Amino acid sequence: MASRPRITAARVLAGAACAMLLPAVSQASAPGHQAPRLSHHAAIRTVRHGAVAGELIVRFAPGVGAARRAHAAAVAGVSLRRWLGTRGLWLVHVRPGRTAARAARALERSRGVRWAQPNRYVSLNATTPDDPMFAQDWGLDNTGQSVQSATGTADADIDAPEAWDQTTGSANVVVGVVDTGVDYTHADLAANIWTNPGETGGGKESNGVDDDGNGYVDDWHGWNFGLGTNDPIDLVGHGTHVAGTIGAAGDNGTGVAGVNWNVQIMPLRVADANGALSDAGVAAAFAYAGRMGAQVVNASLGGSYTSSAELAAINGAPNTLFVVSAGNSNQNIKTTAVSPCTLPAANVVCVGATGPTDARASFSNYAPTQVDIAAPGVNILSTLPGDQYGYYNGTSMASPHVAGVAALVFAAYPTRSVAAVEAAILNGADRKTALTTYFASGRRLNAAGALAVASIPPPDAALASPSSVTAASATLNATVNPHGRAATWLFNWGLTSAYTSHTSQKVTAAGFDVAPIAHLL
Ligand SMILES: [Ca+2]
Ligand SMILES: [Ca+2]
Ligand SMILES: [Ca+2]
Ligand SMILES: [Ca+2]
Repeated sequence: MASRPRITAARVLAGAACAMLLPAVSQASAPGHQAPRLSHHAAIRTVRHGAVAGELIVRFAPGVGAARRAHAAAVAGVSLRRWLGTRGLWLVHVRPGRTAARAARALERSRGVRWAQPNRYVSLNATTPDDPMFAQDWGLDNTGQSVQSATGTADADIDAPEAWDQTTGSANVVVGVVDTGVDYTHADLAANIWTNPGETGGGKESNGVDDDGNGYVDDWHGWNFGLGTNDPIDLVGHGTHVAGTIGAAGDNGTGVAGVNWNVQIMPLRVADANGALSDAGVAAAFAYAGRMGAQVVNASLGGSYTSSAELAAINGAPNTLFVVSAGNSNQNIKTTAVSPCTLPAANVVCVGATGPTDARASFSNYAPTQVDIAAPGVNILSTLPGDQYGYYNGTSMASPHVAGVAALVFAAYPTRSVAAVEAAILNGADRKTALTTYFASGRRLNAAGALAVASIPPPDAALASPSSVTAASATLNATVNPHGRAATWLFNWGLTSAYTSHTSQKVTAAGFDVAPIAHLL
C-alpha cells in the first residue's frame, strides 16, 4: 500500500488485491466488438410459454375402451393422436375451427372423461440470460469453462440460473452501493439505477431545494459524500464493477447479467477527488441508505480499526443488511479489527473470496469467526465506466455477489426480516470442507439455496435470549408451535448452526457473537 499514498489515509477498498485505484484488471472488449460465443445456453433460449396450439391432454375414466374414447373425441371435435403411456392418458388434436378451450369443456362434459388440459410448454430448470458475456461469469454459472486462462470446476458457483427460475429481482428492492460511485450512464446499469421519488419530477432534481427534507439537496439518484454534491459518478471503476455484479441489467442482449436483472442500485460515492475515502463519509452513506429505505447495502471496503461511527450508523439502520468484504491481505483477522467486517452488529455479513474451483482466493482475508461466508471473487467480469467491461479480483467482488443474493431474497420474499434473509444466505449456502477453517459458515454462497431457506415462513415461536453466555459458548432456548408441521429447527448464530427436531430446544454453541435466530424448517 505504501506505494499508493492516496489510499493509505485510513480506508482501502477491498478490491483488486490492494490496488484499488489501479487495479490489475484486463479490459474486456465492449460487447459489440466481441464475437458472441454460442454456448449451450443458446439452446435454452428457445423456451416457450403457454401451451402447444391445437393440443390437449385427456384423461379417460377407468374402463373406457377404444370405442367410447373415439365417440367422446368425435363429439368434442378432437382426434386421438397418441397414448402417453399411462392408462387412459391421451394426447388429442383439436380439429380446425374449434378452440382448445371449447374442446376441453366438451370433453369434460363426457362421462367417459375425467379431465382435459392444455399441453403446456415446459421450461428447462435453469433460466439463462441472453447477455453475450454471461458465459464468462463463472461465479454465476460455472460449467468448467476457462475464464482468463483459469479452468473452473463445474458447479463451483452460486447457482444463479436455478435462482432465476424463481426470481430475477425486483425494482422494489434498493441496494446501496457505498463505494467510488457508480457510472449510472452505463448501458448495462442505467435501467437499474435508483431514483429518489422525493427529488424527482417537476424540476426537483436541480432546483437547489432539499425537497424531501432528508438533509441532501437534489439527491435524486444518490449522493457524493466525498465531494458533498448530488453527483455520485464513478471515475475509478471499482464501484461500477461492484454495481454490475449486483444488478447489471440481465437478458438485455448487452454485456453481462447481474445477480439481479432488475433492481434499484443506489449510488453512494464516498471517494473524494483523489479517490480517498474517510470513515465519516462511509458512516454518513450507511445512515443515508438506511434512512432512504435500502434493504441492502454493499460496502466493499475496510479500515484496520474499529469504527465506532460505522457501528453507530449500522445500529441505526436495523432494517438494512450490510454486506461487506473481508479484505485482501491473506490474513487471519480473528484478532484484528477490520471495519466494518468485524463490527459486532447482527446486520453485518462479512464476505471472503473463492475462486473457480471453490478454493479460498489466495488474497482473501479469513477468520473462522468474523468472516461469515465466501463468494466468487477471482476473475470476475463486470461493468466499468464508459460502457466498458473488465475483470477484477478481490473480496470487493465477492461481497456484491452476496449483496445481490440478499436483494433476490428480498425480491421474492419482501416481508422477510433482515435476520431471516441473513440466515437464508448463510444456511442456504454450499458447505465446503476446505472452507471450514477459514469462514464461520464454512460455506460458499448459493442463490438458489438462499431462496429455498427463505421460502420457509417465519416460525410462530418464542425465542428466549441466550443464557449462560461465556466467552466460549451460549445457550439458547426456543419454544415453537409447529402448527401440525414437522418441527425441525435451525438455530443460527451467524457462526454455527444446529439442526434439531424438537418443539422445544436447548442448544449450546461455541463462538457465539451475534443475536441467534431460529427457523422452522
Ligand atoms: Ca451451478
Ligand atoms: Ca433531499
Ligand atoms: Ca430538489
Ligand atoms: Ca446485460
